[in-house]
Amino acid sequence: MGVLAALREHGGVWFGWNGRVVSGDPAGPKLEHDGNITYATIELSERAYELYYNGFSNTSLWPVFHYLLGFFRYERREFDEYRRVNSLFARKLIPLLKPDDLIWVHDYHLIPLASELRRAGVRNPIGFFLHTPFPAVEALRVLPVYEQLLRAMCAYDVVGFHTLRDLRCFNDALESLSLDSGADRRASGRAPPINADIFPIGIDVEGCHQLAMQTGEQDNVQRMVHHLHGRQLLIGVDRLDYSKGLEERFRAFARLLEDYPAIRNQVSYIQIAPTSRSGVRAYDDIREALEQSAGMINGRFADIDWVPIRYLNRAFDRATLMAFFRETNVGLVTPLRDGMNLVAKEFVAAQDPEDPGMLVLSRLAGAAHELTDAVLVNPYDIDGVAEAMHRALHMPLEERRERHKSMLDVLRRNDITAWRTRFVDALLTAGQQRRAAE
Ligand code: ADQ
Repeated sequence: MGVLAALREHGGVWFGWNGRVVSGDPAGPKLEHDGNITYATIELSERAYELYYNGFSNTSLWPVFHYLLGFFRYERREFDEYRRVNSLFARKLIPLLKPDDLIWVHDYHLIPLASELRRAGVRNPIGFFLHTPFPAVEALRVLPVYEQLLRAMCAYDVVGFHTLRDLRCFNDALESLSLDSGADRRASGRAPPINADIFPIGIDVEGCHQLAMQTGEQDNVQRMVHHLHGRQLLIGVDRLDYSKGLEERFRAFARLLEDYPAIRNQVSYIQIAPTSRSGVRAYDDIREALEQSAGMINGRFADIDWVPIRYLNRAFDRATLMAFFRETNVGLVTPLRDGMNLVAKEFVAAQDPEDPGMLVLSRLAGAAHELTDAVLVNPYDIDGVAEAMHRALHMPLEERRERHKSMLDVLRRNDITAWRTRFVDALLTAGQQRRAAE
C-alpha cells in the first residue's frame, strides 16, 4: 500500500509476479496502465514456483530469517533456480527502465536482483527493503549460500530494515565476512557505500480508523456481535503461518480457561487465519494442527450455549476486519518472530479512544519496538500469555485509555506516508551520491 502511494505520487512502474503459474514458458511482462502507474506483471513457470518460490524463498530463507530452524531445508537446485529467476526478472525489467528511475525492491525473494541489474550495466539507484526480520549471523550461517546473499545485498545503494536489531544483525554479518557497508566499495572506487538503515513500516492510521467506524453496521459485524451475547471478545488475525505462533496461542487460551475457571462462558476467541503458501508441507501441517487443537479445546470446555474458539480458515476484507477490531476487547498478536506485524498496528488504530480494546503483543515482533504500551509477552511462555490475556481482559478503562493514546501517538508519528517518504528520500540521496562518484 505504501509503495503504491509512492508510485501514485511520483508515477512509475510496479513490476512483479502476478500470482499465476503456467506450465510452459512464462509470458510477460504484461503491461497495464492505471493513471500514472504502469503495472508490469509476469508469470512463473511451474518449475520456478516449486523451486524458487516454495523452495528456496519459503523453505530456506523464510525459516532462517524467522529463527525457526526446525522448518529449514536447503536444496542446491532450489538456490540455482532462485538465482535464475532473479536474473530473468532483471532482464525483463531492464527494457522498462528510464535513466532517472529509482528502483525499490521488496523482500527476500529478490535479494540478488540488484547485482543482476548492475551486471547488466544498470546505474540507477537501487534500494532494498526487507519485510522479515534479519537474523543473527549464527542463524544465518545454516544457509550454505549466506555469503553470496550478503554480497548480493551489498549491491544495493540503500538497504532498509524494520528494527535496530535487524540492522545490527546485518552489520554483524557483514563484519563477520570482513565486508562492510562502505569500506569495500569505497576502496574499490566502484561505488559509494550502501546506506543500511531502519525504516519501520507504518500504516494508514486515519484510514483504518475511518474504516472501523464506517463498517460497524455491516451484516458480518452485526452477526458476530449478536453471537457474543455480551461476552468479552478476543481476536487474532493472521496469515496461516507457523511463524505467527498460532498453536502456542491456542494453548495459551486453553491455559486461560484452565487457570481462571470464572472466565469460562464469559469470553469468546475468534481466530481468523486464511491459508497461505498451500502446497508447502509445513503450511498444510499447521492448518491441520490448528483444526485439531481448536476441536480439542472446544470439546473440553464448550457448553450448551458457548463455543470458546471459533477458528475461521478464510479471509475477510479489510473493512470487515477493522470493524471486528473495534468490537474486540483483546487483540492477540503473538508471533514467534515477525519483521513488524501490521495487524498489531491496525488493531490499535481501529479502536475507539474512549473505550479501547487492549493489545497483547509478542516481544519477538518488530512492532513491539514501537508499541511498548501493549501488554508484551514471550509467545513461547504459555502461562505468561494466559496471564497477559487475563490482565488485558480486566484492565481498568483509565489504563486502557492511557496506553491506547500513547500507542496511537507512536503510530501517527510514523505512519505509512512517513515510512515511504523516508525511503524514497534515502534513495534520492543515494542517487546523488552515485552520480557524484561517477
Ligand atoms: P505478513 O507476514 O503478511 O507480512 P502482517 O504484517 O501481519 O504480516 O500483515 C500484513 C497485512 O496483511 C496487514 O495489512 C493485515 O491486515 C493483512 N492480513 C494479515 N492477516 C490477515 C487475514 N487473516 N485476513 C486478511 N488480511 C490479513 C510481512 C512480514 C511482517 C511485516 C509485513 C509488512 O511478515 O512482519 O509486518 O510484511 O512489512
